[in-house]
Amino acid sequence: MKSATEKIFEKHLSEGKMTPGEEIGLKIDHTLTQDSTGTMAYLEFEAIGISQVKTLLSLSFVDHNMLQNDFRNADDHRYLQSVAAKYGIVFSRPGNGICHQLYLERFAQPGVTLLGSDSHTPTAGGMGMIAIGAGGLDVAAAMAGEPFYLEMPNVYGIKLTGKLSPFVSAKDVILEVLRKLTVKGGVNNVLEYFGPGVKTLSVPERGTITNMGTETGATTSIFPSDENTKQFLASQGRENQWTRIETDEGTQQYSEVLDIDLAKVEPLLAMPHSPDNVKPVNELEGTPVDQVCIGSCTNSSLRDLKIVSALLKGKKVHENLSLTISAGSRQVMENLAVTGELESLIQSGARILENSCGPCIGIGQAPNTGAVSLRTFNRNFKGRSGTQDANVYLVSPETAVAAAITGKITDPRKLGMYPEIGIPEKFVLSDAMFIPAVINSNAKVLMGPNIAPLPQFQPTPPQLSGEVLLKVGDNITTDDILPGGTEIMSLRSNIPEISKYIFCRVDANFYQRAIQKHGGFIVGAENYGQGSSREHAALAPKYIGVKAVIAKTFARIHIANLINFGILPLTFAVKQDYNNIDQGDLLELDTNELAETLILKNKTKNVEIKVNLNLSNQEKEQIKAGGKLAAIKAKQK
Ligand code: MIC
Ligand code: SF4
Repeated sequence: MKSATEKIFEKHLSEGKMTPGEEIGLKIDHTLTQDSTGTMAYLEFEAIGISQVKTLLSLSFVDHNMLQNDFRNADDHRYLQSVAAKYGIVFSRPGNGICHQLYLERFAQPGVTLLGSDSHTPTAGGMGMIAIGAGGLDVAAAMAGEPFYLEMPNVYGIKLTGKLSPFVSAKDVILEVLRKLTVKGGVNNVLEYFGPGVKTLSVPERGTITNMGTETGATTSIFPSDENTKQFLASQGRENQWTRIETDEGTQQYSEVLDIDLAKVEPLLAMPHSPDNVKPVNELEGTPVDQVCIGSCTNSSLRDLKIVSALLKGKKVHENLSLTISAGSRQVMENLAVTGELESLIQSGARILENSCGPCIGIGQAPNTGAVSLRTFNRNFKGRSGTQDANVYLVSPETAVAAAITGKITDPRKLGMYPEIGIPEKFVLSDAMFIPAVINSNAKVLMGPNIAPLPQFQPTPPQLSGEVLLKVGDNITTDDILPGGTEIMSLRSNIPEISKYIFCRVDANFYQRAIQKHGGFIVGAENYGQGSSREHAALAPKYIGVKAVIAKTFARIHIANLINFGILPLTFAVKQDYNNIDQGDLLELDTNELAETLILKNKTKNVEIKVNLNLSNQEKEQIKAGGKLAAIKAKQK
């Protein structure tokens, strides 16, 4: 009895045993990067020093830092294009669309493995493949042919029965999952969907669900590859890439099973400021809304924008509110244009934005002071929109339109008849903004003045000592550690400069203090580092001298990033010891042996605290060598 997940893992297993909790190495077929994590990933790839990528397919997308306020983002785009041309990487030009949507439409294939330097890489799990988000250095290593190392996850089954009611869509399903699992419930699990309800969902709808599975902390999410998958591939002219991948009958292959009757799911929303703060839409009805944003890698497929267009037909956006729409890809845009559906969007008064991440990561469209903003996105962390006191609610496209028309939170079931939308059997294909992979080892890599060399780090010394620079609470996100937004994200290829913004929204004096004290420690609580895959949230703290983070628990991608750059991720052996450390305390840690349990001395309080360090032998070597890059370089020689 095997799950779909195990079948794909088995075919790609290069090291270890598939026992949950054991470290395994997974062969990676495809890699994906986007610009804001990609510049660092390619600097790292170049530092490894090989002449071409060793994967079956590697892709570089530009979709995040799209505002070219000065030369910096444009230089980054040019750098990425030149690296792609040199090493055999497909390049998706700025304006083509959002990496996950484009990958799902044009490249995803049942049964393959994808590693992407973006936490929403699991979107492609909607195609029946294993797609995992990771830090840039792990993706660089995969491009160099290295396996991806991870803890073998449990396979958690989500059984879907029934069929969604009108005005309820895939976004409501994943909000229902989040309501049950919370932002920590998916940790160390692959969420695998199965059961008779699966066949009622198309691949893009499945992609909405696997995309936002990331918010549960899951390693990834996956749907089987079935007739619907075949049909979607056929609509993309790629039917020949279809294979069937299904779980075996029964449920014994799952560590746990969650039942969801699709017919019972109702329109839901996630309240500020966490994706798991889920409530039925009708409980919030009547709340005035200032802004509605439709798009992001969660809800920007042709299906989603067709529904939006049909619901907006002949209607006007409420005068007190601003509606923005960003399509996930140029292909989606073109398909809406040829059928005339784009017209209803324009006529409604919607502001049509570029095909990119845009407002999702605070790149433009920050809402007004104290605004209520309804977004079809996947994250509503405080301040992420660019307005610190805005209240962001996560909703389905249907609920978004209902608010856009009425000016307040409205149950979309009040909009009348649910429109029938026809998904074309053949999409108008639009590949003009992809530059195919050719290897030209003579191609020149073009660097702009804002692209700083990679910092070099020393091996971990046998003893660490210093002050607690900051103590934070539960669910600290990587947006808290190093925020997004136009200003800070244009520094993603410049570690010395971006490091000045570490924790800037949590404590404006953090950077100065860290520099004055020559680095030190950070204390966190549960789920430290949830959210984005940005390795800058580890690399920049390392650069300013952060030696270890002591937390109750860590999020998967962030802990891997800390290890990659030689910051020790320590967990409290006894969680209450969190109360025995305060900001400013002087700590000392003997790291001669990177043993599983270490004693942390709090010199200020004169107490000893037991902490755990869960590292594989390989990770210990990497930390000793001064980080993972040094270790890979040595191996490639
Ligand atoms: C995000 O949604 O937070 C991002 C921006 O896409 C990040 C990647 C990044 O920080 O560049 C992610 O999810 O990994
Ligand atoms: Fe882009 Fe937002 Fe998706 Fe991140 S979550 S990849 S910022 S659209």
